[in-house]
Amino acid sequence: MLLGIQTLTAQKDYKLWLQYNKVTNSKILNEYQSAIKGIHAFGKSETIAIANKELQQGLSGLLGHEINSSTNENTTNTLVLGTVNQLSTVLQQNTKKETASINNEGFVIKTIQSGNKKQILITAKTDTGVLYGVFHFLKLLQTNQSIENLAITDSPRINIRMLNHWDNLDRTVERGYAGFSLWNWQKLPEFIDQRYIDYARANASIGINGTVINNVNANALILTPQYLEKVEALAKVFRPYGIKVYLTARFSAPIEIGKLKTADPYDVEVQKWWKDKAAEIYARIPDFGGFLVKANSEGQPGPQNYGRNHVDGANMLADAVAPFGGIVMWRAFVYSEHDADDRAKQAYSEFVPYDGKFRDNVIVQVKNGAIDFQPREPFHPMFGAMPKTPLMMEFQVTQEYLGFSTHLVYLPKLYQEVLESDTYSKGKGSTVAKIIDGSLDNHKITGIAGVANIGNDLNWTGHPFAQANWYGFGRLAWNPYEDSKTIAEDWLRMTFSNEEKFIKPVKEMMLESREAVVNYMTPLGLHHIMDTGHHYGPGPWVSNLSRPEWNPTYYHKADKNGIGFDRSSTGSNATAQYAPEVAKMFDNTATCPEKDLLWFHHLSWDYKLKNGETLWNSLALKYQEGVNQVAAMNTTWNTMGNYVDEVPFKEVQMLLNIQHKEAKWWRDACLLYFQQYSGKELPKGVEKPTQTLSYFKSLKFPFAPGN
Ligand code: GCV
Repeated sequence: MLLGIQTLTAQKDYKLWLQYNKVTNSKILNEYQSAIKGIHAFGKSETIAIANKELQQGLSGLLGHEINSSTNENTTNTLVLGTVNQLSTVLQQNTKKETASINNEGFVIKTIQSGNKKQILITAKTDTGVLYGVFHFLKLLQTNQSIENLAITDSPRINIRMLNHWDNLDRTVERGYAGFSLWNWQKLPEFIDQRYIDYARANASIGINGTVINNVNANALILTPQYLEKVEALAKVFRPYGIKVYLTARFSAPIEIGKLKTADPYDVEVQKWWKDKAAEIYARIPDFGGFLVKANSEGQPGPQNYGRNHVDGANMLADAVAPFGGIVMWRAFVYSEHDADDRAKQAYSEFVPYDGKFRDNVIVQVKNGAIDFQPREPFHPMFGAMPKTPLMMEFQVTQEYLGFSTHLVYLPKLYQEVLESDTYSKGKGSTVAKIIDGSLDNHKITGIAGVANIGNDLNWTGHPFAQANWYGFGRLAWNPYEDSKTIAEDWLRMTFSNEEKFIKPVKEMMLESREAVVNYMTPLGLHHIMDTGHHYGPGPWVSNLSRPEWNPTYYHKADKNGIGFDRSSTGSNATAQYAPEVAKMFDNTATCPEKDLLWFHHLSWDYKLKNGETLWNSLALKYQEGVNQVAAMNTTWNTMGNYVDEVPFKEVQMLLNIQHKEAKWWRDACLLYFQQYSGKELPKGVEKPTQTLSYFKSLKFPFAPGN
C-alpha cells in the first residue's frame, strides 16, 4: 500500500507545476466548463500539435472531462489557436492591434465576441509564441483566475533565456544535488528518454528557449562527431518546444581533438579549425545556438595561454559561428592566483577595458555578484560599466553555497534583489534589469542564464521546493520586472493547492527563506565562509589552501580588531568600480546598507549598528535570527498536512528538520570561531553552542555531492 502511495506521489512530483488538478471551486469550475467546449487549432506544425495536446491534457485535468480538440472554428465557446498568418481574416482583423505590439515569441490571448458567438483566441507570430500562450492560458486556470473577458498581450523582455547545465559526459553534475545528469550519453542518439521531452515541455511552460547541455569546465569530446550525433538527437527533441541547444567550447579543442599544435586564436589553422567545426555542427543542427566559454578561469585554457586576450578569443569563435547566425557567450568569471588584487575586483579590471571591442554576436556572461553565487552579494560592478557590450546575467539555480538541495531557499527573492539594484550608470533608475534586457544601452542581443538545479531525481530538483527556483528563474527570465511574490504564489497554486489557508502562510515562508539562509550562514555582508571544496556547511577557519582567495579567512579577515573585508577607499577600493553614487553609498559605513556592511568594511567588534547594538552582538543575534526563522518555517509547514499529499508533506518536513539542525550548526560553528577574536560573551537571546569549535572543525564530508 505504502509503495502504491509513493509511486503515485513520485508521479505527481515529476509533473512539477503542471499538475492540472481538477478545479475544486465549483463557481470557477462552472465558468471554465461553460466557456470551453472545444478546441480548434489552425496549422499542423509539430509545435502547434504539442500546444493542442497540452490544452487537451490540461483541460481534461482541470475541468474533469475530455475536450474535443477538432471543433469547427466557428463554434461558440471554442478555444481557437494558431499563428496570426493562419487565422481566418476575421480573426486577424480582430487582433491586429494586439499582434502588432508583440515580438516574435510573444502571444495574444483574447476573448472574441461576435453576435452570440464567444471564443477565446490564443495567437502569436510564431508557433512557439502560440505554445507560450497556451501555457499562459492554462496557468490562468491553474491559479483559478477568471477567463471571462481576456485581453492579454505578453512578450519576453530578454531574447536568450537559458539553462546552463554543468553536466559532465560521465553523467556527474558539477554542483548538482539532484542525482546524475539527465543526458544518457551512452544510449543516445538512438534511445530518446521520455525525460528529454518532459524537460523540454517544462522549460517551454516557463518560456526557457535555450540550454547549454554540458559543463563550462568543458570536455572537448562533446565536439567530436561521436558526441555531436547525440547532441543532434537532443536538439531534435527540444526544437518543437522552442528550445535551442548550445555547447560549451573548450578553448584547447583544436589541440585535443583537432591534432593541431596550438589553440592560438591568431593562428590561421586554428581559426579554420573552428570555422570548419561550426560548419559541421550547423550541418547537423541548423538552429544551433552557439558556444558558451569559460576561458582562463580556474585552470581552463584560454587565449591568455598564447599571450592573447578575451577579445581575441571570443571574436575568433564569434567569426566561426556568425555565418550561421550563432552567438558566443563569453564568461567573465575570472580571477587569478597571480593577481594580488582583491578577487572581487578582477573581472571588472580585466573586462571593462574591452568594452566595445567584441563582435556583434558576442555577449559577455556575468555572474550576479563579483565573487561567486553567495547567499547575498551586492550586484556585480560590471553591470553598468560596459555600455557598449551586451552583458548577460548568470544566476545559479543550483544551491552550491545555499545548503544544496537540502535547504528550502526560494531564490527568486535573491534574483529580484539583484535585478532591481540600481547601477546609476545612466543616472537614477539604471537598474540591472534594464541593462540585461538591453533597454538601457540599446542592445539587440540580450540574455539570462540559470545554472540548472536539475538531475535525474524523480522530482527533478531533489528538494520539492527547489522546483520553485527553476520555475521562478524562468518567469524572471521572461520578465525581469516581475515580483517574486507573485511567482511564489503562482507556483504554489499550480503545484499544490489554491486554498488561501495554504497559500498565504506558505508563500510567506518561501519569501522569508532567503533572508533566513543569509542570517544563519553569512549575515551582515559576510561571504564565502563555507567549508572548502564542496562548500557544504561552515568552514570560516579554513586557511591552508594553496590559493589565498580559496580560503574563507581571505574573505572575513576576522582578527582581534574586528571583522570584514575592507573594500572601501581605505582598503582594496572595490567600491570605486561602481558608479559614483553607488560607490559613495558603499564606501561610507554610515550609508552602506547593513546587509552589505562586512562585504565592504572591516569594522571593530564594538562598532555600533543602527539598532545601537555592537557589531559582535548584532552578528550573534543575526545568526540566532536565522535559526529562529527556520524554526518558524518548520512550525508553518507542520500545519499544512491537509493541503499537500502525504509523501511531499513528510519530505519537506524532514528536510526542514535537517535545515534547522544545520542552521544551528552554522550559528554555533561560526560564532565559536569568531568569538576567539572578539573575546566577547554571546548576547542574551543567543543559544549556547552544544559542541566545541574543535568538534565542528573535525567534521569532514569526503563524499559531499556535486564536488
Ligand atoms: C563550473 C565556482 C564553482 C565551480 C564552477 C565555477 C564556475 O567556482 O565552485 O564549480 O565551475 O564557479 O562558475 O565556473
